[in-house]
Amino acid sequence: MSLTSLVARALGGKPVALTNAEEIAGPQEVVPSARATRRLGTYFDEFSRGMNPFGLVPTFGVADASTPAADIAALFEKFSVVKVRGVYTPQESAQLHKLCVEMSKLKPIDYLSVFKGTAKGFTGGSPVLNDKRFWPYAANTYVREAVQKILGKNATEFGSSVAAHYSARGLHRDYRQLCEKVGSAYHISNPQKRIVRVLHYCAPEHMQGGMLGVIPFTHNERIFAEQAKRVGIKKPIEWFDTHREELVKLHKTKDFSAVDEIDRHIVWVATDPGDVLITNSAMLHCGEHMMSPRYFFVSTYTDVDEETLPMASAQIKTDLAKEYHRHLLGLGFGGSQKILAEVEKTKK
Ligand SMILES: O=C(O)CCC(=O)C(=O)O
Ligand SMILES: [Fe+2]
Repeated sequence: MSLTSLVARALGGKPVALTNAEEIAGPQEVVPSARATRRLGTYFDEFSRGMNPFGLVPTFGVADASTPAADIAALFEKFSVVKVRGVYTPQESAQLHKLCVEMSKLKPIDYLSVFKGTAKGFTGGSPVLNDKRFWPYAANTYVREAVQKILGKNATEFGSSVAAHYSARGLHRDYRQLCEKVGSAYHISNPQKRIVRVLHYCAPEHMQGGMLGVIPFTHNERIFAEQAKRVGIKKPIEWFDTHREELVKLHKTKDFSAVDEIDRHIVWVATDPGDVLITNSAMLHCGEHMMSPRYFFVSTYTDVDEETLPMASAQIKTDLAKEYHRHLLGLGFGGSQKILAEVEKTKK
């Protein structure tokens, strides 16, 4: 079979002539980059991106589907990012991929128009509140047991999303209204609580899963200070926070120096189809460079307390959404009880 028809078959659409990037995206302008001023790397065809000091120390946990939930929870306490391999079979991951295609209405081959800028990527859709077929993923046994060990019996799932050909490229925290709010129990200065985000990367079999970029330990200022000292990083967390604005600026300046300098500290956690990442929403993280079709499903877990209850209950507007929380309750997510009670109370 020719390469072109192989590609077309993998992308699930009409054959496309994929010969080089310019054919897809139009002529590419070459712009100055900090990399061009650095020494050549070990590889003859690549300018050095510089060193990543975080490469000197362990920065994320790796477990698999045979790892006891208590051990996954212990890895989460240590790193706040844990990759769990093989949570889904390749077939189950391919099935989730299909659901994401359906919800986003973007086929793998549509990536070409997203890349060109003639179509938009997709993010959102509250999949679990609109489609029961996402429930087995949000409440998957491995994820559920690990999350309940990490957050306790009062936890539940309260924020799901599908992303297709989409990348949150700038370093950011999720649920900023909590982890960046002074006085919140979730604030990174001295967090007592955390929001757990689970990324279910999904792809057809024999293709890449996906990657999440993180600046390790930035979910907690004290831990970051300790670890940064250990690896010789002198920059404060606030400097990493400038990544988003530097990305915006470089569209005009076309000078990659500032972005490259932050980028080289990013730890890329790569997955295969069927793996999931259990993360802390307060850690600075970003999506990968968009270079090929990509889908993921995210579910979010919290301890239901006075800060999270209003956010969680505001989304419960349909019978299916209530049924979802009754389903979670039956699986040991005690926080769903509080959400259901709040929804009943506000109805009256
Ligand atoms: O891969 C990405 O685009 C980043 C994902 C992300 O930031 C999120 O799901 O919160
Ligand atoms: Fe995010």
